[in-house]
Amino acid sequence: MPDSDSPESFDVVIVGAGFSGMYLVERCRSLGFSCVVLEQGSDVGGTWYWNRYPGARCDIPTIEYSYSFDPDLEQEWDWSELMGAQPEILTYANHVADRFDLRRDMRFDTRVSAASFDETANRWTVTTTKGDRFEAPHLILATGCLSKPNWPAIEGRESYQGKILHTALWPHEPVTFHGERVGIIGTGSSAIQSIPEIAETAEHLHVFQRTPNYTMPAENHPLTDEFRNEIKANYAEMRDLQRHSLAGMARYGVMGRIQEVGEEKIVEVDEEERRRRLAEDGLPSLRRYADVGIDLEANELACDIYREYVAGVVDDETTADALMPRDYPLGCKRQVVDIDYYETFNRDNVSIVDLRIDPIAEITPRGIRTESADYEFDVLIYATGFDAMTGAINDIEITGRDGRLLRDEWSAGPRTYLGLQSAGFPNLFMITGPGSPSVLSNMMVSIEQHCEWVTDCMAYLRDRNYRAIEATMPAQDGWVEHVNAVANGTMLTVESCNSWYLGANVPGKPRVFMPYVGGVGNYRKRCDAVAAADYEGFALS
Ligand code: FAD
Ligand code: N01
Repeated sequence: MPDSDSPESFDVVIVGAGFSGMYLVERCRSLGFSCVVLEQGSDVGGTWYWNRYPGARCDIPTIEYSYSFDPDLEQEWDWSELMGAQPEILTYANHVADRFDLRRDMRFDTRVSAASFDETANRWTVTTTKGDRFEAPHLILATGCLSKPNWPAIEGRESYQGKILHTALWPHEPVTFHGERVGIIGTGSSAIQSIPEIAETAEHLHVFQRTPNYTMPAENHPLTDEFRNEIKANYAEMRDLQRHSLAGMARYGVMGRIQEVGEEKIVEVDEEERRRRLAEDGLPSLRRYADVGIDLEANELACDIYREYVAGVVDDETTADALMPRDYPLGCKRQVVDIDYYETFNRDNVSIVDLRIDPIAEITPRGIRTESADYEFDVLIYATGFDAMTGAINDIEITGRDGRLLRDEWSAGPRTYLGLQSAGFPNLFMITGPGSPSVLSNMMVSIEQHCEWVTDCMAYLRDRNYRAIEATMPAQDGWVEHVNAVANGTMLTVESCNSWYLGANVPGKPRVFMPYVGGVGNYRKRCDAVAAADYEGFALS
């Protein structure tokens, strides 16, 4: 019996109970590993547990954004809409947790603060903020790519006396805005989804915008029984297409128009024809030209049409002008999709504050003071995003071999082999880590692929009496070089692009492109080949 000061012991410690951590429990159990999940929230769901702001929903068909590992689960679950809303996705997460009795191996309200590797014992010891300790040979970080909210350091932030909300930390009790004056900072996906809903009830909504975004209509709609039945009969085919696709999407019967790049170049199509296509196919037509994603001049032609579209929807000329993205290309950030975003700015109770012209000077006790005006409101909403991809990992003090700290190793940007491991940190795995397709894909597909690869790897080690696996430095260096090489030449890395993919949204964060552009299908092949070659590029001991 361990004494009360001894850490609790498992085969695997997992941090995070989002879709990654949940599936890892199922995988560990099926392979005979004991595991515990440590989660700072009070229940499962991760992203969908925290981001409860009005309008939060999937930006891809939810049928595709669902687990594939259990055919019965697929058959018994009915999605109501093409792009399910947050409450429905969280209900799904809870259903999965109940159905597979996952909470039995989870500890909630438990935040991990540190993890250190003992080379002699070959074990990780994980410490929580409450001082509890857990140990295991394997540690898996399922901490999420978009789980550390970003609070901008704006002068006077602490002085605000009204109600403060962050889209990524939304309260569990209903929030209403009836009769309230609301200010929102940010115009990323979270803001673009929530602004139309907040505007419905707020007395007045001030939108503080630093960078206008490119957003496209979500084309969401309720699903029919006929469509659901068709999918249910063809799940296996859909999953196969997803796994071997570029972005983890089969676009099975839906979303055919978005992001399907054709052969034709925008520079070869005359202006009238471009406009005709826009009228017929909407904004997604702009991303279908072969050159828009790779040639800045072609991209600018698409942006001109985009801006014309905004001018056509937004009545007030100054507001329309403020909402027009300029100076950075379409496709450099994750595509935002919306429901009636631009139309919302035609309401009398919504106004935009263009921070490019009139920057924020400070937050005051009653609102925001820009360089030329004072705005007062009852509620201030931060829709200011995340310290993405590395934020949650770097928040944990992770000490690997020879006392090296992961956050020091990553001080100039994350370095991994395949986004799965970092050299110097044996038996430490990441789910959808930097250097993997991750946030450039349908995350459910990437999550399942990583959870399966990692747990298969642990079973391989166990079956052959290996105690440790660690990415080698040459393999890691080669992979980092490859990740950078494939990202260059795309809109994702051009100088004018300031996306969170590049860490550019957090002051002081190194500007490094973090996810892998090479595609979900190619990446899976590479991971499978590495495993088949006895984990080539990893040292087993
Ligand atoms: P998360 O869901 O982020 O879960 C990680 C968990 O780890 C969190 O619950 C967190 O509390 C916990 N954690 C972190 N650090 C610690 C610690 N130190 N100690 C204890 N617990 C910790 N992806 C898509 O593919 N399609 C979409 O439509 C889509 N929509 C999104 C909408 C929003 C609003 C956001 C924010 C993201 C969206 N994403 C989408 C990305 C989404 O994050 C992933 O799809 C997926 O949910 C990630 O699951 P995860 O389990 O890997 O991470
Ligand atoms: O965060 P963001 P998000 N002063 O970083 C602004 C996923 N997601 O939560 O661009 C003023 O995109 C900032 O301005 P700027 C999806 O992957 C998906 O909206 O830095 N403004 C920007 O406008 C997404 O990409 C969905 O100039 C400041 C905004 O805050 C990712 O999560 C829905 C500021 C932040 O935008 C992040 O989206 C929601 C400052 N000091 C999220 N600091 C779906 O639709 C920041 N901003 C599925």
